[in-house]
Amino acid sequence: MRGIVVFGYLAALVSPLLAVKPEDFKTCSQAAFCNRGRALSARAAASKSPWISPYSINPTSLVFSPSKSSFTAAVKSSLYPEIKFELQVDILRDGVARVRMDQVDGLRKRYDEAASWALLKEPALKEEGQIVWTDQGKTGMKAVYDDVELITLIRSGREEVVLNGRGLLHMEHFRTKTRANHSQEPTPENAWFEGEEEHGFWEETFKSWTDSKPKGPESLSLDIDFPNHPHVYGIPEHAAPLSLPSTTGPDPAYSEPYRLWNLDVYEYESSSSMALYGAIPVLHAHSTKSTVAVFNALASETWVDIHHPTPDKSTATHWIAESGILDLFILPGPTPDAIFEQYARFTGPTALPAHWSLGHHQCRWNYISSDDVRTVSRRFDEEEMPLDVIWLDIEYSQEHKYFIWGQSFPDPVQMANDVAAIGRKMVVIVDPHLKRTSNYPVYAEAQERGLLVKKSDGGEFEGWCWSGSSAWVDFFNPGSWTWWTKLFSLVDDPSAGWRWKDSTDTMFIWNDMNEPSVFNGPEITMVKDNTHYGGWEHRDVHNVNGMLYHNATTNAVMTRTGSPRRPFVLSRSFFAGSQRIGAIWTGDNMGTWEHMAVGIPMTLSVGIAGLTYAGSDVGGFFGNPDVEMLVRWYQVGAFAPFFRAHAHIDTKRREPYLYDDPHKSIMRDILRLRYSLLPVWYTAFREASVRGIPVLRPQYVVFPKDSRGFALDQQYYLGASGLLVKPVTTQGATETEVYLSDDQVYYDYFDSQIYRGGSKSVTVPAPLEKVPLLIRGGSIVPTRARPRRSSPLMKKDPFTLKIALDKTGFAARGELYLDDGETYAHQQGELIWRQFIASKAEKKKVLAIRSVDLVSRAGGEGAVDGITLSAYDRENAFARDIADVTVERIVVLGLESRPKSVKLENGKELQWTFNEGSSAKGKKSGAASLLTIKTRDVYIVEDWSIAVEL
Ligand code: NBV
Repeated sequence: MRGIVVFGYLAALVSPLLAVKPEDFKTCSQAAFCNRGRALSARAAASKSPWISPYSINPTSLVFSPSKSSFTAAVKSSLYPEIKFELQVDILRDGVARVRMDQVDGLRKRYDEAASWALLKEPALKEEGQIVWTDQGKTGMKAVYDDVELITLIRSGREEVVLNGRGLLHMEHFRTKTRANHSQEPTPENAWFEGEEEHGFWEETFKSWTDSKPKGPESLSLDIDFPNHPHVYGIPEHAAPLSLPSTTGPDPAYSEPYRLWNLDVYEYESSSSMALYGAIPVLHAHSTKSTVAVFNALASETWVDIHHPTPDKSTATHWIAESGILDLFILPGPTPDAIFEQYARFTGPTALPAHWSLGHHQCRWNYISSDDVRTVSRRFDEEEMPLDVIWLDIEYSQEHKYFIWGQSFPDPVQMANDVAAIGRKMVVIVDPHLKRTSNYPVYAEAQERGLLVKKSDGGEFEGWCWSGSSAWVDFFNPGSWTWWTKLFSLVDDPSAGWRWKDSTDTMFIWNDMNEPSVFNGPEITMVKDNTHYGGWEHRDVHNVNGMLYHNATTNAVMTRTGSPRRPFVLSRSFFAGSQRIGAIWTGDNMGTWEHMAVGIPMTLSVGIAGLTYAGSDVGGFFGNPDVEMLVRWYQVGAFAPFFRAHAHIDTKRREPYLYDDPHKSIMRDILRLRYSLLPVWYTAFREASVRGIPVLRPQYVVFPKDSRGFALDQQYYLGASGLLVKPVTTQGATETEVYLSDDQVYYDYFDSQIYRGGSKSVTVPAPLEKVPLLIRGGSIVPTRARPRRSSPLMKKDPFTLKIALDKTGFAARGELYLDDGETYAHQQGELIWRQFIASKAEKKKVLAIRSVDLVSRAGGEGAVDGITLSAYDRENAFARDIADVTVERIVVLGLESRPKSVKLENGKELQWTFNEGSSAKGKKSGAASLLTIKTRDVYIVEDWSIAVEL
């Protein structure tokens, strides 16, 4: 962990002028409630006698639901005996436990809607159950509730999740300002720390800002411990390793708790527990025996301390939030995949993205005119570099009045159509701050309809942003949603107000600054005592704010066309549930090696927290990367779900065509590699969109029982394809170590070199032109090798199947999912989902290679939610449309000997070549043998079989 701290220090040395100003952002001790929460845990830890939670349950108050899958109970605190709390525990589907606690008959209501924004719908109770329950009879999981002090989930006698085991539960009750609403005033004996009453209860200042706290204190603290799980992952967004290092205890890596409070932290540190742009309060705990997770549905500022009481065995966490009820979901697992599925069933899986959006995106702050855009598009063509999307940042707009084109963009529709002529799209930024001027129709309409965020006194909130004096739409107000949708409509209707007529349906949207970023606000965001729809303060809802903006824009984009098409909206801010909406990126990183490296765990971390469609700015937003760094960054980007190059307005232009060879050719090859693997990306996204399994799979997810992989976060697997990548993120590297968990053969993707695994690392050459990429034996990877200018032009291109035989030398499997890539026709069964199988045919020494229809195999389930076999027709319109698309080549790696013949099932001989090399079987390394079959009459939509006789 020390290395991480050193990294941050070095980064500061490299670019002394570019660094976050930590003093602009609060530490825990500068947030009164966090200070109180940490003081409570310090006092508990320092207590000579065992610390006893003052909260207890009244056993006679227990009321079970008739189904026995839920109970409520009265809770009180010995510190404030007449304050009443109620605890409710519900058992939901999959054995997920929901634990809620709220104050009863308080002076005010605590915010209780955070979960509802994240959840697909209000979850139903498990039809039958008991709080003490057994899962499958085998795993023997039960919740013990003998006291509210302790809710322990036990599996096979092993404690999995313990709530309030250290007695840190504390829900600050509402009180009046003049007189505390309890009989017992805190004294040094019963208060958790000295001067409790004075400590920022009613007002708090940070730098020049004062937060009036009309509701007084209402923070919530809870310890959630995992006595048998040494690793925890999640609670994005932080620039930190995937396996989260300690923030307390002996020798912590970070001295501050992980903070969840969506903020615009430009030039953020490359290793820190500081808050960033998004927040997903989901934490996974992992051990060789099980994975469990918690989703702590809080939308207010939250700090999480982590430590490992017994290193390599346990993890203790302490959550301190400013406001809101306790609304905690405990996901029982017991595997990483089970957690992903459970979480996706409650909050929804990833939306299946438009296929083109998985291509290469080129952005810059700013392409300065419509001719500049045309030139960029043309230059990519001239250099034969594939590109799907060109982006426009804020300078396209007139005085930062988004939607309104500036002078240098006199012909936006023509510009978009020119770009679209070769299948490319555009993405245009629409930020949430509205310039406060009556000649800006978007602002004028929002104001007239009463849709703007208000100050605590009810007046319109005014803040400073790119557009100068600005106002913000309150997206918590349902009235804003239809109005916002209408702004994007392409159909003119003057009676219905302003519309973005001079745009096109090939223009998609980018939502930046939606934390929200307010230049003159505390910590560059909105003041906490602003009010939103329903009377809630901004402090209660802040972390959901950005997601609602993203959601409104996405709904708008989806309905721009007559029949809905899959939207694409990139957001900087996010919350639990954002995966249903669209992609995010990791914000304003810097052009340093450390930032390049940390972008990988950041992307993995949001991915395991449900939001798999993510990536970092290729090249680094700030600074001018040298060409080596840029090349390596393209290699990282090509293996991120969202692949966009972007740069700050003050940087030099760095489009890949501007460089000389060999670097230009290397970047061209990387782009082409991304495009050749688009079938793999899309197939992985299908699985994410149905089951919630992330597209990028960290080592512990694929090998959950191999503890040597639990902290690895620079190598990962791409879906279920068997591709294992470890992008190089250090300067001057010529090789890298890749950890191979299983006793399996792995092949270098490019030169077929064989590596043999089994709890060991192997050294893989990594000269600049090469991203270390291996195929795990037993995999079949569908690729499309023809270079094209954009992904839509690949629609009819043939496939090449790469078959990596497993160590038996006779087995491999792979999948391919395809649909039209842009509409929702797949939900009506217009798709193909194939499985490729290589296996030993009954006849000895024959490798049979087959393609089968996976929808029928899976009984119709699993291709898309809701598709049943009866609703699926193999000859559906999409399949007919690509009926002539062939598998033109099959490459088999690791055959043990030269084949005698290669034939189609009708007996027709196929052409093939064979390069001698090592066999998958045995112990030899060196390049694998390579059989290349040139196929004829083999179609991607059909069942077929090829026999390779050895
Ligand atoms: O809109 C300008 C930039 C944008 O390019 C970047 O990607 C965002 O993260 N934006 C932030 C505002 C300015 C940051 C210095």
